[in-house]
Amino acid sequence: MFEHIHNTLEKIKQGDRRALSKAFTLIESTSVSDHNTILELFAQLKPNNQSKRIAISGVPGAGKSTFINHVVHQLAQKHKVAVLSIDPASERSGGSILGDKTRMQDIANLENVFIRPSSTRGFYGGIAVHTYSSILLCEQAGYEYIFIETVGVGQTEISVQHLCDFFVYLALPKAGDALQGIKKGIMEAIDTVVIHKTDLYDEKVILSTKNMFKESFSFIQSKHKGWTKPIIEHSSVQIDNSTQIISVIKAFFEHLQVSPSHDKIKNRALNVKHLIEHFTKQIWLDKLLANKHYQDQIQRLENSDAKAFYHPVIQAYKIIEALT
Ligand SMILES: Nc1nc2c(ncn2[C@@H]2O[C@H](COP(=O)(O)OP(=O)(O)O)[C@@H](O)[C@H]2O)c(=O)[nH]1
Ligand SMILES: [Mg+2]
Repeated sequence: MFEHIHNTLEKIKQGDRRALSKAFTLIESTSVSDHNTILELFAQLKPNNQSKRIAISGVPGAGKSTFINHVVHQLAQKHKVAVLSIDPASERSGGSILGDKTRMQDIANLENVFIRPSSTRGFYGGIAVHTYSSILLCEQAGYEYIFIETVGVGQTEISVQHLCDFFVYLALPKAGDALQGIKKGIMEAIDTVVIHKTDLYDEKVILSTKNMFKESFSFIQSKHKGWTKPIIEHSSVQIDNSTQIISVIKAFFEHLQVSPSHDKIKNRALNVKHLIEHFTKQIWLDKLLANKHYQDQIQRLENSDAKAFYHPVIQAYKIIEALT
C-alpha cells in the first residue's frame, strides 16, 4: 500500500531520495490497483518554471551517456542535477540500462546527482507521458538541471523535444553528406550541436561536418528568436569542452529570460498543448479498443464473407456511427 501521496511529496520536496525513487516506481506500476494513486499523484504534480530541462539526443553509440557523465560531473559541483534516460527496450525487458550506468560512474554516487534509467512501462504509458511525469517528480525534488538522454530513434525524439527547453544533438563527424538520415523535425528541434568523439577523426572531416550543420541551420528558422545554434567540438576522452558546453547551456537560459516573446513559460505552455492533444488521442483510442461493441464488430468482420464487404471506409463509418 502506497503511503499518502501528500506525505510522499512533502518528503520528496525535503530531498528524501527514497521517497523520490518510490514515486518513480509507482508511476511505472502496471497494476490496476495503483491507477487511482497514480492519478492522485499526477493531480498534485505541478511544473516548476525554474528548472532547466535539457534533452541529449543522437544515434545509439554517439556517446550520449559518456558525454552526460562529463558535463554533469562539472555542473554538479554547484548545482543539483537529475539524469533521466529513456529506453523503449525496457518496455519489453523491464530492465534498467546497465550500459548507461557504467558510463556514468563518475556521477553515480554524487550527492547532488540523481540518475534514473526511465522505463516506459506504466499504465498511463508511452514515452511522452512517462518522461513528463519523471521530469515533474525531479522538479518537486528541487533538481535545477534535468538531463534527458533519449534513445536516438525518430518518434521518441519528436516527443521529447516537446518536453524539454534545450535540445542538444550529438553528431559523429562524417565525411560526405553528414546530415543524411537526420529527420527534418529533429533538425528544427536542435538548439545546439556537439560534434562528438573528435579524437577519432581527421580535422578535415570534423570541419566539413561542422560546415554542413552550419549551412543547414541557415535554412531553418530558429525556434528562439535571436539564438544562433552553436556547433561545439567535444571528445569525452581527449579535448574536454565541458566548460564551454555548460557556458552555452547557461547562455541559452539567459537568452530565454531576455527574449520576452519566446519566454520559457510560454514555450512550455505550447508544449503542454501538444501533450494534452497527444494524450487525448491516446486515451480515446484506448477507450475504443476496450469497447465491447467495437470488439464485437471487428470480430464479426473476421467471420464474414469477403465478397459481401463494403469499402473499408464505409465499414469504418458504420462502426463509428454505431458507437456514438
Ligand atoms: N574515442 C571515443 N570514444 C567515446 C567517446 N565518447 C564515448 N565513447 C565510447 O563510445 C561508446 C558508446 O558510448 P555511450 O556513451 O554508451 O553512447 P550512447 O549510446 O550514445 O549513450 C562507449 O564505448 C564509449 O566509451 C569519445 O569522445 N571518444
Ligand atoms: Mg546511453
